[in-house]
Amino acid sequence: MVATTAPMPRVEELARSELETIPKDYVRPQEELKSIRDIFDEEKSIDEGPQLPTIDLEKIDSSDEETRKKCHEEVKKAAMEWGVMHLVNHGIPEELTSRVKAAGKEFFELPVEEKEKYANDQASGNVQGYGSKLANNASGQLEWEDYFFHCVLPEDKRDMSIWPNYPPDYIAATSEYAKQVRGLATKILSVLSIGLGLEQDRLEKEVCGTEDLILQMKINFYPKCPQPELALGVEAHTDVSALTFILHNMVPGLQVFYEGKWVTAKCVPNSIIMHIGDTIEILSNGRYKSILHRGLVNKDKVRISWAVFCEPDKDKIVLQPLPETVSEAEPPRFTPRTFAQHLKGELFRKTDSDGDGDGDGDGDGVDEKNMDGNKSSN
Ligand SMILES: O=C(O)CCC(=O)C(=O)O
Ligand SMILES: [Fe+2]
Repeated sequence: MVATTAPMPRVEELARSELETIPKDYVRPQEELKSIRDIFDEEKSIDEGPQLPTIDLEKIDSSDEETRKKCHEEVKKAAMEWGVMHLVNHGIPEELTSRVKAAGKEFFELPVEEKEKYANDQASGNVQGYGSKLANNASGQLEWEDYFFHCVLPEDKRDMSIWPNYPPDYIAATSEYAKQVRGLATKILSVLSIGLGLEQDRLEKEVCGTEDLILQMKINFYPKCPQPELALGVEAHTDVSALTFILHNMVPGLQVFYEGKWVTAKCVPNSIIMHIGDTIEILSNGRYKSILHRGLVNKDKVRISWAVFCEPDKDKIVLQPLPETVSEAEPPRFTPRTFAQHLKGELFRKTDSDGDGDGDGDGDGVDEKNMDGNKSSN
């Protein structure tokens, strides 16, 4: 892939330049600053408030009906109440998740000049590769992160020319992990279908149509930040995907907007964080929630997360509440839109100023959704 000139220094370089104050483009608006506190202090007080549910998937396929149903109920409840959860005993071996994390970390340890060889070219619409946010959104706001973004499944939609050649295990580990996440997505979609009283393969069929689910990996690399109380690693957004699965390096940062407050996610060993995305929220007519979330940064530790967004094809699927979820008492809460239209963010916006953060689609938000799986205006 041809290297392009970076439009501005990578956040990693800013972090290394020993600035005492961050450039103003990274400073959040006054209103938002009120809710940004030290993430390690937040972590210490997690037990005092509501917490993201932790769901044990060990019994998800149990042959004992009662045991299986109990597990399914827990997934359903968490998806309806929170739209985000820690999954444990998810079936993906720790040996594999460790390889994925080691490979991503090693890639980001390369000098910036090496990573620039994989730079994306957002101006020409190519978002795959190494990148940082461009200040092309209405608020001109930047995020304190660099990322690596690429399609990992289905195989015929991958562009292997932008997959990192270094470290040597990157391709093998990431490909195998993608396959296993694909399998987990099928299981979760079937539990969510059953939870709506549908045939178990229904949601997957609705999301995929005649194609397959598209899986995109985004490695979020959040360098240490000299003024973490002024910045965000990733600004408040909902994921547009059907489901998102996230690994991280056990440094806290993720917050979700629950019942009017920002709630910090615990670091749960060997868990995968799963988000219900807008796609499932729309198909389920709002029964399953796509929660507003954001990423905080800190002064002391680099944070890395690996998000896999599972999405429908952009133009082939029309998203709208399934007829079975609509009744006189529960009219459709979303107008039909293709996934591509939804990405443009014209039809569905949420902010924490919605009050309850329930994302009623009233169009008063600030988020642009033009990068797969994430609202950001990259
Ligand atoms: O870093 C995280 O934990 C969250 C990242 C995120 O929300 C995203 O990439 O969509
Ligand atoms: Fe997200």
